[in-house]
Amino acid sequence: MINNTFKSGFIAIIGRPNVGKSTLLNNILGRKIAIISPKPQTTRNRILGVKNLSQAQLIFLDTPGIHRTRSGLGKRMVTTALAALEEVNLILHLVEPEENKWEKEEFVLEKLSSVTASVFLLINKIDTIAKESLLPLMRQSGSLGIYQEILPISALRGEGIDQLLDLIVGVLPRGPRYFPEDIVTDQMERFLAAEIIREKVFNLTEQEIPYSTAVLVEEFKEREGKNLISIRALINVERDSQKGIIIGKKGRMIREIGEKARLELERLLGARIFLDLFVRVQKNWSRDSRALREFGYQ
Ligand SMILES: Nc1nc2c(ncn2[C@@H]2O[C@H](COP(=O)(O)OP(=O)(O)OP(=O)(O)O)[C@@H](O)[C@H]2O)c(=O)[nH]1
Ligand SMILES: [Mg+2]
Repeated sequence: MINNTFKSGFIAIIGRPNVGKSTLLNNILGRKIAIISPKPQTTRNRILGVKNLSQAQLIFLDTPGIHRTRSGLGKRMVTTALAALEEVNLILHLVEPEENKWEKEEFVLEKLSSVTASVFLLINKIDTIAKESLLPLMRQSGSLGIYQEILPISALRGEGIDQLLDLIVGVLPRGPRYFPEDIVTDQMERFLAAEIIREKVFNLTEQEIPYSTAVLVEEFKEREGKNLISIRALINVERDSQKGIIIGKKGRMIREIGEKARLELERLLGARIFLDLFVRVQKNWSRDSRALREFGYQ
């Protein structure tokens, strides 16, 4: 039966690194499909998440943070983020609630100036500021004339999310249900496994280590009738010294990465997990286009 009031569309979540894009996606879906860390440039791929409402289907694209960069990996990340702008009905531009910091947003604003989709500004992390400081910020951003809506939210606490969903449905066109109702993401479980391991590296290591790490799942086997998945993954780093840091004194670091990743994957996948981690030095992979392809950073 044709339901001619049903609405659907694609919505890109964009912004500078670390503003809370992945946190927002997870909160909207009520489920973790994107990894999060307090460090910038955590997300490296486009992450698709589907939100089903009774009269609408919202398809969100979480993207890597947009920043000026010349590195091989960084350039690919920004290209991935900018490509999402072309495919969507609506763009959510996330910013941190800092006043008079629009110069930081210059690069993103430049990119937004040529898009055809509607754009909402989401001022995120409002749990970190005094309510009074919001008004001048909203006035400032309104004067830019770019945004159809300006909404303060807290992705972490889920504040403003219901109102955001209402506003999104308001601007989406009539359209079909693109994905079956039980699909939350198009990503494979083995990609999620690689990402969760990478998240633990991001959270447990410092300086350049997170940025020199890429995780490749070599084996992802579900043991029939046992509710058990065995995963073998390679943590790639760029130099020998980094390998030592990932392994840690007496193997302590890699054990902690493995333990944290295993516990979380057991929760997310609802199965017992055997997780085997190895560390490999793949010299300067972040500047090597073949390695970047191998690790899924097209
Ligand atoms: N206080 C507060 N912290 C938040 C909020 N949203 C996100 N954060 C924190 O901000 C940090 C970055 O969050 P992410 O969701 O990884 O940010 P991102 O924009 O996806 O970052 P990249 O993938 O690196 O571009 C994490 O430490 C989050 O916990 C919020 O509403 N309030
Ligand atoms: Mg992210």
